[in-house]
Order: sequence, then C-alpha cells, then structure tokens
Amino acid sequence: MGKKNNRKKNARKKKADTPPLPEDAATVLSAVSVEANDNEVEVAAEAEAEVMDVSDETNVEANGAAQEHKEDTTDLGSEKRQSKGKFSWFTSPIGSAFSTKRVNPLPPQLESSLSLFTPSQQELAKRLCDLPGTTNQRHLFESWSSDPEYDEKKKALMSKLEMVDQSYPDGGLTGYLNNAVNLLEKSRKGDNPLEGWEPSVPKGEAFVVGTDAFVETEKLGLMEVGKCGFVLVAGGLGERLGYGDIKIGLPTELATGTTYIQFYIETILAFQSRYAEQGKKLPLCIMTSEDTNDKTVALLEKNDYFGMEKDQITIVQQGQGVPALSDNDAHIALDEEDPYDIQMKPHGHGDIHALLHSHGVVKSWLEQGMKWTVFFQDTNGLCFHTLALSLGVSSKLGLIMNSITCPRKAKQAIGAIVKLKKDDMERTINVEYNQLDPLLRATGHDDGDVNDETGFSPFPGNINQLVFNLESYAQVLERTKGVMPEFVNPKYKDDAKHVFKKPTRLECMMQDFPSVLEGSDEAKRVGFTSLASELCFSPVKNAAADGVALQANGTHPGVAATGEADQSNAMCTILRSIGCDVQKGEMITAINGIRFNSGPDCVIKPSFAACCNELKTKFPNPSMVKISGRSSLVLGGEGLVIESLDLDGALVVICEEGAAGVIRNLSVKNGGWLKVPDDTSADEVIQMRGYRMNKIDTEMIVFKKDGSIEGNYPIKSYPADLSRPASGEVSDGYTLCAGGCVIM
Ligand code: UGB
Repeated sequence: MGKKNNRKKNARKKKADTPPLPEDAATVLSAVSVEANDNEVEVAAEAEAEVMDVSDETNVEANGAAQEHKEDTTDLGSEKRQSKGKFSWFTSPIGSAFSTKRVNPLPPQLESSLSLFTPSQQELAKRLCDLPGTTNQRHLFESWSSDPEYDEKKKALMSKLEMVDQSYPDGGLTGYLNNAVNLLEKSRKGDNPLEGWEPSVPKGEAFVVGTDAFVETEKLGLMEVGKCGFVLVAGGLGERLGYGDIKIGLPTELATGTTYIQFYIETILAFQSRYAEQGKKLPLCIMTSEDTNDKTVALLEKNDYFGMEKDQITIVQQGQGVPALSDNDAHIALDEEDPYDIQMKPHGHGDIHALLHSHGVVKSWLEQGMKWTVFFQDTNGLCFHTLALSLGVSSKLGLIMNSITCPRKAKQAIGAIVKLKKDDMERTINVEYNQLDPLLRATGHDDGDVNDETGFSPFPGNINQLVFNLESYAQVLERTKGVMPEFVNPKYKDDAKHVFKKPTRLECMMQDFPSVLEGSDEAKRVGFTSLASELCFSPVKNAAADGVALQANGTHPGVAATGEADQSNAMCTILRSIGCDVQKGEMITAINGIRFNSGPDCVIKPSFAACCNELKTKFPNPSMVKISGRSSLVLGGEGLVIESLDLDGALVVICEEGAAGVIRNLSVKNGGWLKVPDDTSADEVIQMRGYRMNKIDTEMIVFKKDGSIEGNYPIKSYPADLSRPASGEVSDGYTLCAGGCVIM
C-alpha cells in the first residue's frame, strides 16, 4: 500500500518534467470521449408501417470518404501498421526506446528476475522500462519481492504482457501505449473529433414489410444468400444482463427453448440448403473472448454444432483484452489486490476485423467462392429478417458496406448513420448519439437532434448489423490489417482532467470501418438498409430492473421478455403482411415490472421458412389462416405447407426432413400455453423473464418421413393444392412452392 502511494507520488513528481509529445510522432487513432453505448432503443411501436419509404428514388449516395480524417483519426498508414516489433516509440529528450542507450538502470527487482523470462519477454520488459518520461512502465516491477515464492507470478505477468504485445495489431504493447497517450491527451484537451465535418442525411433504402419494393429486393437478395460467410461477434460477457453464462446459450423463447446460437445456425443451414450451390457450405466465424471462448466451444461440441459441420465454423478469440490505464500517461493499472497482475479490459467488437484478417478467414472464404460477409450481434432474434433484403440492396447498389438500420427517434441512445463532408472528403459513418446533437448544433442546425415530419430523426439508427462485399472487404483488410480507429472514454474526477475515476482503456467498434476506406470509389460505396425496429432489432442486453427504468423513459428495455415477445410479434407482423388473419394479444406486465405484448406466440423454424418470400409460399392461401391472440404456434420443416388453419390454442406442426405435409381445414381449440408469473424460480432464464411457460394443452402433429402422421390429424396423405396460384405467387422460376416444387 505504502509502495503504491509512493509510486503515485513519484508519478506526479515526474509529470512536471514530462516533455511534450512531438506532434509529428503522435499516433492518434480516432475519436475521443465517446460515451458508453447504452443499448437504449426506443421502440417505434406505433409507427410500424409508416416509416419513410425512399426506396423508389434511392441510390445510396455518397458516403464516406476514403480520405483520412486529418485532425481526428490516425494516420493509419501501412508503414505504422506494419511496424510491429520494430515500431519506434515517439522521440523525446529521453530518446527512443530502441535507438538510445538506457538512461536509467532497470528497476533492481526486475534486473534480478530477468533470468526467469524468455529472451523476448526480457526484451519487452526492458522496452517498457525505457519508455520516455513519465510514460515508462517501471511501476509494474518496482514493488516486486525478491522472494522466489513469487517467481511464478512474475512469469505469469510477463506472459500476459507478451500476449498483449503479440495481439495488438498496431505496434504491439508499446504501440497501444503510444496510441493511448495521444488519445488521452486529446480527451483531456476536449478535442472534438468531428470538428469541421458537415453532417447531412445519407441516402439509403428504407422498406416497409410486405410492399412490392420489399418483396422484390428480398428476392434479389435471395440470389446472393447462398454466397455468404457469417460473422457472429460474441465476445461480450453481458454484464448489463447480469447473466452468469454466455448470452448465445440463452433461449430465444420459451415455446421451444431454441438458443440464440441454435437459431442462428439453423437459419444459416436453411439458407444453405435452399440457396447455396450443391455441396457448398456457408461458413460461420464466431468471435469469442477470454470470457466466452471455453463456454462457446463447449456449447457447440455438446450440441454437435447444432447440425453444422465442424469445419464450417471458425472461432477467433479476442485477446484477453487490453491493459487498463490509470492516468493520462497511460500507466498500466496494476490489479488492486495483486501487484503481480495487471487490470485488463475488453477492447471492443472492432477487433473482429483484425482477427478475420490475421486468421486468414476472409481469404479462405473468398477461395470457397463466397461473395458477401454478414456481421451480427449475439442476442438479436430478429437479425435475419433483413438478411436477404440487405443483400438485395448491396447487390443492386454495388455497396462495399451496408449497415442495417431502423428509424431512430431523436436523442434515442443508438448511433446514427450520418453522411459527413469536409472539403472534398466524404464518409457515411456511425455517429454516436451523444455526439450527434452537438455536431448538428455546431453546424447550423439550431434545434440539434430532432424528429422530422415522419416522427423520427432523419438520421437512421445503427443496429450494428453489417453486410460487406467480401472481395472489397478483403482488399481493405489487406491494406489496413483490419486495424480500426480507437477511442478512449475516461471519466475524470477533477476539472483539470488529470485523475480518472477508474482505469480506462482504448476501445474500437466494428461499425467504424468506413473511416479506413480510401478514395472516392471506396467511400461512396457505403450505404444503409432500413426497416422498422420491431422487425429487425430486439437485443437482450439488460437486467429486468434496468429495463423497467428504460421503459419508464419510453425507451426499449432490451430485456429477455421483450426479446422473446418481439420475436413473435415480428413474425405475426410478417404473417399479417402476407394476408394471414393474426389477431393481437394483450399487453401484460410481468412480475418484474416489464411490460410487453404477449401473444400470439409464433415460432417459425428456419427449416420451414427463413424470410418473407418463403413465408408467402408456405401460406399459399393466407386469408384461410386465422390465429387468435392467445394462441401459440410452432412450425418446422421444409416440406410443410399451411393451406388453411383456424387456431385458438397451442399447435405444433413439424415435418421431418424428407417428408411432406399440408395442413388444410384444420381447426384447433384448446387450453393453449400460458405465461405464468414466477419470481421464485432458481432458473436464471425464468428469473430474468419473471414468468414461466405453462403448456396446458398442445395439439402436436408430426409428418414423418415414412409418410405416416403422428398426432390428431386424420388425413393420411394430403398433397398441396397447386391447381391455382396462391395470392401473390409469381412464376419466376426460383420461387419455391408448396412441397418444394418449382413453379415454372
Ligand atoms: N462484443 C464482442 O464480441 N467483443 C467485445 O469486446 C465487445 C462486444 P454490446 P455496444 O445494440 O444497441 C453496439 O456491448 O458495444 C460483441 C453498437 O456499438 O452489446 O454497447 C457482443 O458480444 C451500438 O452502435 O453493444 O453497442 C455483442 O454481440 C449499438 O448498435 C456485440 O459485440 C448497440 O450495439 C455488441 O456489444 C446496440
């Protein structure tokens, strides 16, 4: 303790002597002081079908500039990025760590321990002690004991530092510290990273489900969906959710208990079986972290990869994070309980780009004939409703990068996609919500971030689901090595901004990719695809108590109960859009205070249908399908068709692989399934919802491969009625019709 205080005193004393950093040597990766991204998403509930439709005249214009953002972003030039291992620390009167003789001897505690370490670790320890002025990291070693009892701990610390050195793509550990010193200085000075940039509304395509534009664009995308590599970023621990396990292992709903990872994989496999070339497997890359890796691997192994082949899945693990920093000189924060360890913090989902590059994933996907790559988050059960649609937009407009967005209420706490212009530079990029209002006010928009006549902000909200053209993406990765701009967001204790409330770290975000594009060709090929949030975005990120507070503010709570309800509600909205008579359930308040619309529970397995166009073929006579508000419906299996149904209760229909089955003139009325308040369950999944599912009565029908039918459905063999086209059915040669035949 005494030593710690001395260290602090020494650091303060040295601070007065710190030479200013020469401007030309500074590496500034990006924006500073971006507030934490809360996941507040305001539901655009009442405005569902009325979102702007600019699809007619659309053309994603514009976008991001390839040029470097001189004042705010780094020179991400290849020279710097390729310098790992030989990167020169900024010069100072003390001198470069690599080119000058050591001025100060090593801390004696380190000197006497050097033989414990490998040569590269010794070199790293010396480099850290030789960093100039107050930025050196001698404090890491100064409180070491000479007692051999601590040798293993010393070795563990050096291994950890070496791991960071090897994994940080922009100059290793010293590169990280260099970037940190510069960004922290900008943050301290209050530099505005968007100074001088003029915001305007980017052009993109906005859709309303069920419209011709939606249907046609999705059809276009279905021709591309069999050429996608998928990227799931699942390194987040989900502290806000307060869940003890990995989020992708959570059930998306209680009707079938399907987990997020199972749902994602089943959807990818459904697209693969229907749209990929014969024998082609659609690859999935999952980014894990130290926190999530082992559990992710175990979950996949235990469930036999949910039907995927093992070699289809690549796991890339983020490092153990980056060192936390305790002051503006980027001193690495020691663990408060253990002077032989350092504090580590996550570096953010922006790591994915560097990992995809360094693991050769993108290169390998190109070799496998993939054309697109699709990024999605860990707990969004609505994420694939926009997949084919966004691929259609990307394909039509030749986009390198396409962000899925939803209409955003002014001041809603999600980033906004904005076109920025400065001199001859342009870029279309995510601007975090806390930066948008000041940016608008500073550029002549006196009202700041406000809704327009549509009731929404003209700037669409980023949901961090991205579609890239794989070849262009690969070229950019080749040039940048996937290094993303970083930002820092320290919370200061004092007005002079010298003391942090708690250690901070550099972070990066995957949506900042447009900032590394170059030249007008790349920059202009960035756009967005927008759909109502209730159809595409309902993450499960927050604990119920926080969700209640968010709801009280009129903001989407992002909790387990709403994730489940929104998944069903979105499906009901889509079924209504194709003409089914799906009644509304009722708003209920769970015992934990979360309010949500309950029912009908509608679980459509991807094997049955995975997008709107497929649903149209699966319900060829939609006006003959009626589902009451209290019902629960589960449908699965590629060979299943629902011709006519009157449901008031719970019905599960499964069609085994290779079987065919048609539901015609079926009327089901039973006790159904009820959500029962439960605040005593020991099961975390129930606890976070505040209810359990009581399955009172279930009508279960299974069409079996051998032609038999299990359950109370008397008709033995019932071919689909193909004598007349279903409403909206077109003979386009590739639309799959009932039972899997093709209408020519
Ligand atoms: N993730 C990782 O894989 N590794 C990490 O180090 C961190 C996260 P969060 P965030 O949905 O409303 C994003 O923490 O970063 C994964 C967008 O930036 O849930 O606060 C993690 O597992 C923001 O613009 O979200 O905010 C998860 O799958 C907005 O879209 C994903 O990254 C916001 O999401 C997102 O991590 C939102």
